[in-house]
Amino acid sequence: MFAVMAAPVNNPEHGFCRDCLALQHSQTRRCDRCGSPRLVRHAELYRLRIAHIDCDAFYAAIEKRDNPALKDRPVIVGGGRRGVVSTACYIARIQGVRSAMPMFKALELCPEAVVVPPNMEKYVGVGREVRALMQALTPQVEPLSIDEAFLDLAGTERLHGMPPALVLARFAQTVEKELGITVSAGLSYCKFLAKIASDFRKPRGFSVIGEAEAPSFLAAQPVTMIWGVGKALAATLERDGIRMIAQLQRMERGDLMRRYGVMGDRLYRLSRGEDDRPVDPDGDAKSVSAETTFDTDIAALAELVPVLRGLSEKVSARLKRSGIAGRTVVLKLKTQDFKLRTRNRQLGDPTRLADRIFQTGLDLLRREADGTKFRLLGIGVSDLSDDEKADPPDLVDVQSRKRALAESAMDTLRDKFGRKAVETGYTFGKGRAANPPEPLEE
Ligand code: TTP
Ligand code: MG
Ligand code: MG
Repeated sequence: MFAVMAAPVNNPEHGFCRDCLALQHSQTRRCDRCGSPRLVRHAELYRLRIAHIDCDAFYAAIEKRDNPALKDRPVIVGGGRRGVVSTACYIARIQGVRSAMPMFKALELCPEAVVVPPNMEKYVGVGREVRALMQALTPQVEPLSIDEAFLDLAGTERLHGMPPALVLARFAQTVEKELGITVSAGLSYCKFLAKIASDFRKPRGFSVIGEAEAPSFLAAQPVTMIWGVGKALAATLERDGIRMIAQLQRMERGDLMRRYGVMGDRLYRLSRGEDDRPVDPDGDAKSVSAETTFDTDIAALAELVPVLRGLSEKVSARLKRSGIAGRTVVLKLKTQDFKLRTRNRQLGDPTRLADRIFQTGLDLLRREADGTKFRLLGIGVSDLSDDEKADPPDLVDVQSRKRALAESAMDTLRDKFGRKAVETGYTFGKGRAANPPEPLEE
């Protein structure tokens, strides 16, 4: 058993070696045992348990693994219909190639690059393999995307015979050995900082951010590092003269909330390194939603509306089937440059009606449709409950009551004659061809 806390030789400041996992007995620059310079040291090393893991240049790494001739070449994965870079390997990144960049620009920067068309099926498969290795460490795995997840490694020390920091380092080795790609890991006391840490020394990185240094570390970072601060909010903050997290740290909670609403509270807490969101493995559905990625990006509200309508009906159908309702409507947009925007609105009572979901979503969408081009649109509800209290008949206005009644009538017809029998004015014959909506969470 690994008695980290007891023996003085296991001083976390001496750390361990990421190559041979040996604990270090001194502050030398190379591993006492194997001579590797890849040492991890940190005063809180054996206390931290929240990890974020993200694969390095994921699609490109898989292509290199499967074609050794590409190993030392600059590789860009992308092209196809959208003509943009999905990702580039780290050799191509030296020349400035980045995800979401138009392919012609990437090739101007790096003419010698090898362009590989994406093979999503393969990447999804490898993503699953990575996920399975994570789940072998702990059931507390919260996937964020195809190549990354949060892990809460609390309480796994007995199982693995070593503290989370070492479990994480060993995991990185296992992925390299078994899957032939590399990952970067971040270790901290909360999700916010674990995610920042994993991005810190890519590729093959391992970064630790402890509680003690969190405020001073954050002070020196730009506000854009805060989760939820996208281009729009960053511009607003900039107009208000706020660029660095240090400035947020000096502001009062009330002041921030007056200026920026709910987001103000988040700015207050995250700027101080306060984040108590638990790692949430996707067991039970916390929301029901549907989304779609467009073949070509769409900016016009008139083109987004029918898509929103169709997705709202899909969500509603699923709620009705499961006998549940949701009280918060969530609109999700992804801009052309892959920035995620989510907007929420809480309703007076839970709903399962397509029309209420749609109308609320439309209201939120109107504010966002400012000429920005979107590649993805999604709508859903959260705050789920059973549908007993959903959509009381005394809905505020007459119009919405009429629509609710009409919707019940349509549901009855659909039950009898199938979905296609009834189409609303919003979906009928309108809209742009889009990929079939993918359920976000079943
Ligand atoms: P990321 O984890 O953001 O990027 P990455 O793994 O390629 O590189 P790194 O993490 O080392 O910075 O995204 C994972 C995959 O998602 C990426 O390999 C390709 C895909 N992707 C796109 O298709 N378009 C994009 O704009 C982004 C950001 C990612
Ligand atoms: Mg990645
Ligand atoms: Mg990622």
